[in-house]
Amino acid sequence: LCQASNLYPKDSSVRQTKSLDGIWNFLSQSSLDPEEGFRNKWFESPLLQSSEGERVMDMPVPSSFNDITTLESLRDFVGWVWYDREFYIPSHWNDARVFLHFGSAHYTSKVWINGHWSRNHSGGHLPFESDITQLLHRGRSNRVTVALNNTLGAETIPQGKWKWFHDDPIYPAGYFEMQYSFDFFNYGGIHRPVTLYTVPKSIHIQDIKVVTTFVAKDFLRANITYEVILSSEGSCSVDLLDKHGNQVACSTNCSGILSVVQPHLWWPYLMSEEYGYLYTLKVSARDSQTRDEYLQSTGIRFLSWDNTTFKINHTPFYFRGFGRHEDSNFRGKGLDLPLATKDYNLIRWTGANSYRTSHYPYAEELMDFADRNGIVIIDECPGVNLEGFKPVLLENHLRVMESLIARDKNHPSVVMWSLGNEPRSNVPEAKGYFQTVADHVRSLDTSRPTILVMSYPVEDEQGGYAVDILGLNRYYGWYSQTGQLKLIANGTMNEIRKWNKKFGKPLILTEYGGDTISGFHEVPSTIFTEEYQVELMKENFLAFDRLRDEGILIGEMIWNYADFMTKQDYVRAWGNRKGIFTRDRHPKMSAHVLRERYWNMTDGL
Ligand code: BDP
Repeated sequence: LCQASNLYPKDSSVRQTKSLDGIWNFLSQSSLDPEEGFRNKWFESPLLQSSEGERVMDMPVPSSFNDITTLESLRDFVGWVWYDREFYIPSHWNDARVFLHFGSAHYTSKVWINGHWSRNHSGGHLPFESDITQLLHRGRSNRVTVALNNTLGAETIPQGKWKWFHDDPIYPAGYFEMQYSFDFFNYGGIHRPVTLYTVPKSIHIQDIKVVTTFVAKDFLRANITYEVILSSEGSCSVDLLDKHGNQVACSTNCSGILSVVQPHLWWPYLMSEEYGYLYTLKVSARDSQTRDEYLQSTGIRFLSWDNTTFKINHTPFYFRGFGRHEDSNFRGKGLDLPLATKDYNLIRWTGANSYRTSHYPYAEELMDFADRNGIVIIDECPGVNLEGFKPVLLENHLRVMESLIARDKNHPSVVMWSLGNEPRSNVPEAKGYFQTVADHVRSLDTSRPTILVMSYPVEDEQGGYAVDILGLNRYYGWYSQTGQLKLIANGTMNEIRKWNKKFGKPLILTEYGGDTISGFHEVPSTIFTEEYQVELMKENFLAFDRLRDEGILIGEMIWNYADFMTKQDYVRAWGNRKGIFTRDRHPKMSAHVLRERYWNMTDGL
């Protein structure tokens, strides 16, 4: 049961897809008896027919399960939940190999088809799939069952801590509690689409890698290096097609270099009128029996960096953007295409050119949006607030970077790999740990730089040595010097100059901001009012402009694009309110102020 590919499931003239999204049956397991479903083999018959059948409820996929019902117990649920649904295989799929693909499910999954185990997966934000051809019924209904557990531990990425309570005067016997140090809510569920897709039985395309390896300084010529990986011996043909479907280069080798004359480069949003230009690499593979075909979209753009600058197509790039979350009402972290589309329209409205996938990889559908819209992505792994730096954690970190790069390597929008956010990296072990992660990333992809987003005082920070670009989160006027607007600019300038002196690398201020409740107003401003958020931003801007002139700041990203749900905490009033949009995407005063600044940076396009 091999991994078919790292390629997003897509139709082509050979391949077909079938969505399994919709309403699934759902059951949460009692935390008092976590083994019950496994012991009673709930995967062997439909959940509705299990002894727990009357507790089975409707659950939409994709979605988090937490906010769908009215049950506190389910909102705060930690442990095993079970999903199942029935499906049919079209009769014309009889000769095909069939794969079952999950965009993501948070966090640990076990999958069965018709009662037969198909695969396990650990990790909440990246895809997994299995070849289910042998397990399928033809001409009658099939059942897919998923057991899913959102518990985080010392070795998962991200980490959590949990405890069973027995003999405690306050907690009922068997009470299970999980804690985590990051603030965003640990939503659980099948968060991204579930898709069946076919490939030919005798040969299929397992992977395609496309890298722009050369762009002439005068932009008149470019090379892309590609590699096609096949499931078995066969031949390839590749055609590079422009936006109108015209062939601009071709080859009959499974790997090589395609040279493009007068290429349409992939430019970031508002850096050229042709921002977000995409070509299609049409890949065919065949053996004596059959043919496979996959259409890989690709952008031609070249990255370079040194100790002071980061360049896209030989042009210095300044990041103006946000930190974000996958988060919205009801669906939690479930992919929602109307919301995703609205978000891209709002991002473009602000004039932003970039964002960071804080603090985990986002849905591939969002990466495609970024490619098409010219939005530049700092692609972050789920390593948020990592601590301990034990060998097992390191192993898992290396594996998650591999899966992230395997998934996102072909996105022109992705320009940087983020090794994590705010690790507890003020300890000596952190230095070697992040060196190992960064070296591993470089061994997999030399075309993009690495970044680590840090938070310790510069004197204590050990993480900055390993990476090419520094990310720094600073909350002057909020977590430090609270309410003291006049200290923000100096604080920020002083600090970033120190970082530059210690590490001598380009720096992006990856977070700054303050909580702001939409509709709170006050003159003179106080924290939590819309006025305060705007004034805090303007003080930061004074510092950013100076630091940019000094050549040591290559980007600014406000925290956060939108308000988002957190775990319950007395420093959070119904979630984190640092958004410039509310959770339902209404602009605060700050959105207009940011928009004015970002549009003023766009050189008049
Ligand atoms: C930063 C974290 C971010 C939090 C933010 C905050 O990186 O995830 O949401 O603080 O407290 O330290 O708003």
